[in-house]
Amino acid sequence: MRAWSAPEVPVLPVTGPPVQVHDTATGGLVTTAPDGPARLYVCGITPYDATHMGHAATYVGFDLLNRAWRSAGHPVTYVQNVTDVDDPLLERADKVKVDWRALAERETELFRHDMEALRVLPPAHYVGAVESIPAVIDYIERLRRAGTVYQVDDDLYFSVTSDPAFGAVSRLERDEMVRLFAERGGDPERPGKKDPLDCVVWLAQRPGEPAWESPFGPGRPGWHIECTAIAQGHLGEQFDVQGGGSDLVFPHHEMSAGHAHLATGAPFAQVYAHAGMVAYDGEKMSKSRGNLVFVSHLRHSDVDPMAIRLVLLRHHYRSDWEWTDAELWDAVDTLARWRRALALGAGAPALPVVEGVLAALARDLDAPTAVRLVDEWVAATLGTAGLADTSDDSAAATVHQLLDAALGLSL
Ligand code: 5CA
Ligand code: ZN
Repeated sequence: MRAWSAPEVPVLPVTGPPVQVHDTATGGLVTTAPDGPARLYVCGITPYDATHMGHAATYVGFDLLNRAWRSAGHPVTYVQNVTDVDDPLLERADKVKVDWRALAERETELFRHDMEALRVLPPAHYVGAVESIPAVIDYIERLRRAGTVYQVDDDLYFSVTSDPAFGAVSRLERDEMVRLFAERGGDPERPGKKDPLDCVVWLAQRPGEPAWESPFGPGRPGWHIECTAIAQGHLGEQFDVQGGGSDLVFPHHEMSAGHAHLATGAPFAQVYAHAGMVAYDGEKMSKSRGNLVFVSHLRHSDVDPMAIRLVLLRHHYRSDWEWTDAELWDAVDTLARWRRALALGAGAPALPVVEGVLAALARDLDAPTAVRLVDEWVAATLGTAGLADTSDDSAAATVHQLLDAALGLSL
């Protein structure tokens, strides 16, 4: 499907260092070493409601990775999916009496506008689950040939015990896996399964639900295999980073890695990177709980999207944090100060701040440190003492480019 439009990315006078990212599977930082274009897959939305700050934080977080790679001189191939058919979407469509396709289209379109406003670089391939059904069917055939799929009634399940590496992404205790599996769409108690953690790869048609023909009867894809098939279909069997929020570590990313090991015999992503959870009113912001702050509501209330982006940047992408309006108004004031400094033209030397910001971002996307360095440059530029000696005539132009290219802030 169509992605959203791409903002210009200025070319900086300095090349950034190699990019390090935290890997959930090893618990440490990994220096990414893309061979050719860097390949990034980030799990996309299930489009049954508007983009909230949790989604925005996750996509802005991975946008920093995309930008850090570009600053380091790597082109990036970015793929993102849209789960445009799945239980929560069908349930919501039923509840609000809207056709599920119309609901998915409407919310995906809103998401595109939100991403444009936040200056998130679009994926090269923005891919829906529905349009990927032939690829999913081929993938299930591969898993069947590998002997890792079995039937319960008319549904097909992936057998987790066929993968000796199962558990290597999340490194969780089995009890915790079972608990999370039940909480996040799994069915550990279904009779007839070989292992409670086995996940559906093909769900046979249910009354009143959409279905597509397949060699295994009419039905629709399971959630995890959707991402496995889309990622490998557009990035190749192996790629650099698999990303998403930390709520996807288990079962979603564990299952995708499991499918891929058994279909290809090779590792899936080099790094599994996860963004922290954004809370509101004391709990994880989630569509099912309804404690949401929508990007589009703020946009329609004339809030500067760059202030929203700055709030997100002030929290490290891996930390869990809580959205507050106070931080938004503080970001509005900060941007006003930054704009005043940029309007001066000359300012404190720009090169150290360019190097510092690129280094911070290359060290596990440390945007809070990058923002502090910009704050310091602004304070030095707005302060008068001692500037005359060291003033850099083109400082504002350079910092302007830096904010745009590395942090996605167009001021
Ligand atoms: N379609 C699936 C992924 S294939 C899905 O999880 N969709 S979603 O709409 O529920 O979430 C979209 C992305 O936002 C996912 O990467 C998810 O991990 C992330 N996300 C959801 N809620 C939050 C939150 N409160 N804070 C941070 N990220 C979140
Ligand atoms: Zn996914």
